[in-house]
Amino acid sequence: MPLAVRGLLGVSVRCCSHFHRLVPRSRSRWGSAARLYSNKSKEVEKLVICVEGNIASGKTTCLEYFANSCNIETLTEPVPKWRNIWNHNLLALMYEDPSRWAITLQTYVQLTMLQQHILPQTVPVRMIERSIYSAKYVFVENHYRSSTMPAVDYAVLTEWFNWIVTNVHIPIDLIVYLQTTPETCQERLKSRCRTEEKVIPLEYLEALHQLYEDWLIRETSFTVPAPVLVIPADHDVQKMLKQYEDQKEKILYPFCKRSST
Ligand code: TTP
Ligand code: MG
Repeated sequence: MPLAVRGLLGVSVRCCSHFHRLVPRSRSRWGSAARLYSNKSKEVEKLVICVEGNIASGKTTCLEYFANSCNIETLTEPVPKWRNIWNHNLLALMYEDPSRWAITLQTYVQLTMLQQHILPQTVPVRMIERSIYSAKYVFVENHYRSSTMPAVDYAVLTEWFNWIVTNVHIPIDLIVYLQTTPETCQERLKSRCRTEEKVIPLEYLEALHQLYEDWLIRETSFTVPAPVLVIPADHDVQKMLKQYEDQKEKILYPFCKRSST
């Protein structure tokens, strides 16, 4: 296994001194929509939903499904920017040599995700692929724990992140977590053709999966910024689309409720 790839594996577990305070919140697999949105006031003007999940868990497909509904805008991830910044493919550089380039990529990911979050919202519902939170709590955390990001780089990125989330309003009303096994993601990665990702080993997907589960399911790591709706996402596309159809009213509950009264 090339050194660069080995470097991606989240093997050593380091104690992290920067865990945020956990806040009470609701998590739901198939629980009621009203409970999911219980913290939201009655007159909802705008809704922001982040779709989260491992690499190749199906986030873009989920967004594409909802993009066909009226009054919903979808913001897919700025991956093209990560693949071409001033003619540099930063995503490829990171996979080739994570120890050298992880900090550079993650700095740019943090900036481009922030740019997404603060774009003026012009329609009632916004769906975003991922968030500034998962970039930090999953990807940066994994680089740090697996020593592909030195402690000083991690500290600088964390200071930036903390400043951003303290000083910039980043509204998120719901997290839709597409929960997959790392094996499913590996299969899907193989069948799509992002050349940079060919080097990703199963262990990398497993490490990201654990960090996602710690954050959103076990709640043992970082603050969860919104209620979480978990959607099992190991199924084929047809079944996933059916699930989105079944869950649509719940996901868009504040607006469905209003139009049905
Ligand atoms: P994903 O954010 O998982 O997007 P995707 O389009 O692959 O997922 P899906 O199929 O579910 O739509 O990752 C895009 C690439 O960017 C992937 O190679 C992982 C990488 N990445 C990082 O290296 N660091 C980060 O902080 C993020 C968010 C992604
Ligand atoms: Mg995608």
